[in-house]
Amino acid sequence: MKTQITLAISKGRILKDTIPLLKKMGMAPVEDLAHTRKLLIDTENPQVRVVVVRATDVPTYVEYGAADLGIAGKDVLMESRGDGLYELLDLGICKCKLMVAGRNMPSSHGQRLKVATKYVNAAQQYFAQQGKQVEIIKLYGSMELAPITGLADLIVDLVDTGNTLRANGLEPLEHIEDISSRLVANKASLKVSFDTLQNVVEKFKAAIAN
Ligand code: PRT
Ligand code: MG
Repeated sequence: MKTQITLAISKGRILKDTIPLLKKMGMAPVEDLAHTRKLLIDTENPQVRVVVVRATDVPTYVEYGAADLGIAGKDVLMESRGDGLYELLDLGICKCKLMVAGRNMPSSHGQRLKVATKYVNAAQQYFAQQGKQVEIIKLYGSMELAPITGLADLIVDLVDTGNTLRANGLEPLEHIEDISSRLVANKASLKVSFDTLQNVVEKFKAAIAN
């Protein structure tokens, strides 16, 4: 039975929205994350420490058991292999939508449409379900540029207010998935550290309920 567990959190906007939850739970990091250079940080709860990593690295830390728990966007989880991962809770933070966007819905005239995205798996699955043959072009950021520059006909990206699309002359066209941040656990940790994890999960449930 392990007594201390590690929680991996995506840096950036997910971290920002997670801190208030951790405070409510008596699990606030003991150092100011905005200013410290440390990446492995104790919390007010001696049973829990936190690692702050890139969004796309959270599933990896949890899959390999380097972290027992993780907080990551559903978008990131859909792109990860998901082996050894168990989704415990929808935290209801950092909500947005995964959408198809473009200048307008192009008529394909039998040609394969080009779709630029960093969400290759989700996009492939979505267009396959629609029975549409598309060519997926992997990008790592600034997807909005692709239709403007002629790199692609469409993009698949996260949309919140839609301001970023509008600012680039694009519009949301089709809804793929509602996105929010999820609490995930390493499957082996769930057995080895059941009591400690259970305790932390209950605290998360209470924190998101009020
Ligand atoms: O920077 P790094 O590469 O390490 O990671 P990141 O940029 O993916 O991290 P960050 O901090 O941006 O957080 C990403 C996570 O936040 C995602 O995995 C989602 O789960 C969640 N999230 C929620 C969002 C948004 N809302 C969101 N609106 N992530 C990104 N956006 C971007 C979107 O890509 C687009 O560029 O915001 C823009 C659209 O916003 P609107 O309001 O203009 O529509
Ligand atoms: Mg970013």
